Amino acid sequence: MRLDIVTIFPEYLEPLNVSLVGKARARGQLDVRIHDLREWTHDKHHTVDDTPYGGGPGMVMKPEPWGEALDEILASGDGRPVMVVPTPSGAPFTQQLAVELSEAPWLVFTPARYEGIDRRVIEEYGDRLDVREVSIGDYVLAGGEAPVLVMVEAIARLLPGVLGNAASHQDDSFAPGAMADLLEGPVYTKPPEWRGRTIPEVLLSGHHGKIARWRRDEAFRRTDRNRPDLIERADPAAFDKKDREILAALGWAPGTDGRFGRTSEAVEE
Ligand code: JF5
Repeated sequence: MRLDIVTIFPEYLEPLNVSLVGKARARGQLDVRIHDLREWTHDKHHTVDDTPYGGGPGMVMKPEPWGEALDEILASGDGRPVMVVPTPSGAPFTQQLAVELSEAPWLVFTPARYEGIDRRVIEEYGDRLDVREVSIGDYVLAGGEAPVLVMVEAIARLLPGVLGNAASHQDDSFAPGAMADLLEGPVYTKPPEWRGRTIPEVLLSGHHGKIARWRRDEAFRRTDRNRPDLIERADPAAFDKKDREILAALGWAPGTDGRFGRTSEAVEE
């Protein structure tokens, strides 16, 4: 996969040289090219921003440097990349979108600073490319570089051969598949006792059926506490008899449509 990132802070993307992404690059599985937007300015001060039409606070990124940068980058490769524009006004970045983007051979990220990029840039490339305005969450950052780091890591670990253990992302809290509707439960390793704290006995039992059930119960407890919206929107066909028991104990009951909703009070804990 090829990734181009256009930014006024190339040094912000230094973390792409380390860990999983750095190793994938060193192995030749990822071709990451970081570009300084100011190289496509022509004035003495390398200006990339200007005041907003209509007034208001802050500055807006000028269209011309983006246009020149993107035209040159597009001409340097084969086919059309998917263009990913981080913005708090974008569609949510989800595991599903990470999977979809991981299947593209070429992505171009355009992290903005200030109040964002002149709208005409998004329109112009939207006519030629698949352009995705994407948000990593409901908060406002000073720029799109941190979201790019987040998205690149989520995408890179899905590429064939990048993660050591090919099975390990099937089980993640947000991986599609078996656990898609639930958060992961707690995990433990050696030593068996640490600061007086022990390991849940079932995990030492060697009883794989009981372990799987306990893990699923813990997943329900955590999802109930941290992300009840996931239970509300889950397809109830995914819940077996034991699932329904734990849900009832946590204060959930099926409604007329079969989907689960919270009742008044949990039975235990
Ligand atoms: C940005 C205009 C980009 O703040 C963000 C962001 C939050 N979630 N996802 C992205 O990006 C920086 C701010 C304002 C455009």
